[in-house]
Amino acid sequence: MKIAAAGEPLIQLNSVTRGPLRYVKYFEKHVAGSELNFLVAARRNGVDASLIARVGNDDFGTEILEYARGLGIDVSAVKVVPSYTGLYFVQRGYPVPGRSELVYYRSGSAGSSLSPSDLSVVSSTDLFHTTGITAALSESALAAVKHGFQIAKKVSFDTNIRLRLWSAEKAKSEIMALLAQRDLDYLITDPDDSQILIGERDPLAAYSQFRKLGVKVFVYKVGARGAYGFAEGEQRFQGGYTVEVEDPTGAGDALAGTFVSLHMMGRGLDYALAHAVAASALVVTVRGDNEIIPTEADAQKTIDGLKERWQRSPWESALRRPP
Ligand code: KDG
Repeated sequence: MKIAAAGEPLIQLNSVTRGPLRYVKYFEKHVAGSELNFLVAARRNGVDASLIARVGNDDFGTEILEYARGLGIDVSAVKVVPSYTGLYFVQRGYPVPGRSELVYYRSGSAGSSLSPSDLSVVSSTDLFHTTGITAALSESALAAVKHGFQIAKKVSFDTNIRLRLWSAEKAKSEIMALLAQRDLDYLITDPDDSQILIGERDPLAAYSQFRKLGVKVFVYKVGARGAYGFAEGEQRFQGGYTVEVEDPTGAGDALAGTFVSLHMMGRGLDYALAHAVAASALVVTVRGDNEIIPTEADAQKTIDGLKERWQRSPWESALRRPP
């Protein structure tokens, strides 16, 4: 089984100390980017992964290629172009403790010049994954997303609305247009994005609306509280865990990549959701988005070790209502 994901891999400069960026003296460098994180989760779960992207002809571009290759990700579809590789800073724990803010330096970057012509590998893979981040990067990147939707056998889409990249109105109109383009095999979202897209935060009500738009499997992330999974005739909630939060950046990608990979491999909704939530619980405990995304066996150890720390969700009782 092979998954291809299109997006912009980025260099992450993560604050070693918490607080406003202007007071941070040291930054720790990581390789990240939502779709790359997703593919790391795929690899850790034994799925072949191919990255579709553009990086700059600079040292950071080389670093990304070497990093992805080292993790067993196929980078033959990554183009090196005469531009710079995008980067971003992570401001941790300020102004909201336990949360992070991302500050991008990526406008006009190599990654944002992604185009439909980069996607030829998609036809030889089982599933194409991308996110609202890629759709927001540029007109050509948005066209690439649409092209991927057209040619892929199966599609997974994480709404990942980043309001530093586009407005809520623009995000809504473009993402709803993508949802109208074809039935999605997997849609991953959360209450904030769902509110922007359909004006709904309740998981069941959101599922029922997205299902009408052709979504087959729906994953609804509720942060530290866990995640919901819905598929035809099935609905599950997996509580999150109380862990020490260092940086939540990337947790959603670990969750999505783990879930989709395991579900594609035929594991049940319960199993895939449990492993996905465990992966995201691990990721928030460190700086860096993808280094500690667990293998299937390690996620099982996380689940066994954290059993006592499930959180409750305010919407858990909603699952008793029919969808
Ligand atoms: O989900 C984590 C991503 O937000 C992070 O890796 C950076 O890809 C990124 C983005 O565009 O925000």
